[in-house]
Amino acid sequence: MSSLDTFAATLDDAALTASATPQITATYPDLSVDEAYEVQLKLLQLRWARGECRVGYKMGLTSRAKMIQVGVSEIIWGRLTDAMRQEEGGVLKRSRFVHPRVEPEIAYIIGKPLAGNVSAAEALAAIEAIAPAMEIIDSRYQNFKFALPDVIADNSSSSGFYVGSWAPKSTDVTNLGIIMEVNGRPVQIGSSAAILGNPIRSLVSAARLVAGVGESLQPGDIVLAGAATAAHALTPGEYIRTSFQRLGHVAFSVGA
Ligand code: 0L1
Ligand code: MG
Repeated sequence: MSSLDTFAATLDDAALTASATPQITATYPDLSVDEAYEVQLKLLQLRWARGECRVGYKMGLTSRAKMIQVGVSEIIWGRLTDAMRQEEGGVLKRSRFVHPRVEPEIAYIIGKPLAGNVSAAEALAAIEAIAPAMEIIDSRYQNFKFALPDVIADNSSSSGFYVGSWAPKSTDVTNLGIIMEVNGRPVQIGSSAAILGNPIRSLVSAARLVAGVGESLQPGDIVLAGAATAAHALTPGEYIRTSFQRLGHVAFSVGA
């Protein structure tokens, strides 16, 4: 077993047991970004071997608020599986996670294959529909602290996601007001324009970045464009509701 396999197995175990693990770079400071994406793939292969299916990609750190919150200033990406999708309006069990946070996102569903260096117009043409969404992020590292290769290896912290009702692809989402409320109190207010100035740029980046490892966005794939605001740490008893101008809302409750 290579060290990269060992890192993937450790991260997988941390997620399965909801227990934090030390950063990989604490003992292996030379882990490169390319190696980190290899670890991420190996981590996902363990999940696919247990029967989970790939359903798309998440883009991360696509807004300044997020980059500042975690002290990393590169766009990163991860992979989504069917087991990560949560029931909209349902109860999320807090104990399944290490230290989960939630953040508002825009979701795209892909209608035509997309990969490589594409223009915003080509990315728009490949979309089938757009939806309001939220992502559950849960770093498997102690104290939610990591360097860039650590977070990439950890599937870019992705742990779950909610997708609301799909809207026509013609819906203009370039500058939508977004309010995330906890028990009726606004905790994050932002605009979809915070996602790289226009969320379509996140899809353009997704097409380029996944092509770099020989993958492509396929019809039916869901792509989370990245958070428009900083994330909120989840506590049992909270009711989280995020409203998106023109797109509607997404909500869930946090259980113990
Ligand atoms: O925007 C994101 O989804 C970032 C994920 C990685 C950093 C974090 O855990 O907040
Ligand atoms: Mg996110």
